[in-house]
Amino acid sequence: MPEHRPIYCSFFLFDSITRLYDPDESARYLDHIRALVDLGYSGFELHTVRSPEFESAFPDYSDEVAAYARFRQTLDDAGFGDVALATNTGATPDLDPSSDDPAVREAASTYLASRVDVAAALGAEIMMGPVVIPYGAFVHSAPNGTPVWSDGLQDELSRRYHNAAPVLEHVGRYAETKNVKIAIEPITHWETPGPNTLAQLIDFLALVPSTQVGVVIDSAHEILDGAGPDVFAEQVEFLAAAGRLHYAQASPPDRGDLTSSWLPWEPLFTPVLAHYRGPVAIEIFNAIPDFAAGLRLSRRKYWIPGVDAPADGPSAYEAASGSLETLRARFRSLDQPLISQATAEATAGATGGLDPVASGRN
Ligand code: XLS
Ligand code: ZN
Repeated sequence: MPEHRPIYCSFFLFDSITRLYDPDESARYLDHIRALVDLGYSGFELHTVRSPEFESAFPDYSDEVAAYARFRQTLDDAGFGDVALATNTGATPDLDPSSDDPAVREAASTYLASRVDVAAALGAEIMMGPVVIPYGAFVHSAPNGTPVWSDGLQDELSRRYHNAAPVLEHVGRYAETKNVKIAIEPITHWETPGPNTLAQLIDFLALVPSTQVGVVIDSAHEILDGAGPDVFAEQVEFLAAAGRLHYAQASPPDRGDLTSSWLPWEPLFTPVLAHYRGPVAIEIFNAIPDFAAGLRLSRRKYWIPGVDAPADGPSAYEAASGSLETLRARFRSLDQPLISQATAEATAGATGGLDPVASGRN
């Protein structure tokens, strides 16, 4: 039933990173979680990259993993033991699995394994994001720094995907032992050099045998860079059959709320809902300073209760509430045909099979 599909909220509505080194911020995260659970959210996505503050607060990965475990414990103690968490993380230029330098690949492998540990410490079963090519690391040719695009870029990326594949395979095998799935996100060419499309990611995954490594489909990037409805439906079916459709995000191209936006729900989510039963996250990028310039956010900030003075426009909680209502309503109408089909199949099963093909009596 559609109402039972867990819907998560990305913490990008509040912050660009998870500031566990700051007790006041951590306490505020709990307030946000309390408010959004009341609205009907059943989980949250936390960003788990390391900022410079992390380097001094938690110099070793193990310190950081312990801090995330304490945060999970705080949630459990506050009565949110049932609240699910997922993590959003990424490679960086120094920790780049696609690097030509074996030492950088090795460091990336250790880093990504530590992100798996972070996810496990949070009780998260999904670790998603741009973990193959560092987010926003556009390619420039040496020695004069001319930007590399189109065929030159794809040739460069092809070599780098081959560099990255054994790293992702290794981290995927490790993630299996921690019950964490790795969901790689195709991200629009406006934000990052690649993979931008499901087709590119499917080609990369052919180099990675572990199906623990798969895909997150974010509607925003699919609208901007995807191959269109017919190919998309086939790609979703292919990925699901391969056991690699690990996660989905609902986000409009302007990365704002779902209520006042264009989002072609039917062609995007009909195939996803048909083949994927897991949680869907609503990803809203609030116009906080860390995002405003990078994502060229001209819209006003959703003011954050407990942080900002109330303003005229919607608060972050109102944006979250309206988006959840919109998504539920859209999913209900898209799920209708699926439910009728499921009911018909159940009825057929109960009466000994009304469909001659399905019952083998043809
Ligand atoms: C965007 C992504 C996210 C960040 C990069 O849609 O979900 O991974 O933009 O960390
Ligand atoms: Zn996303």
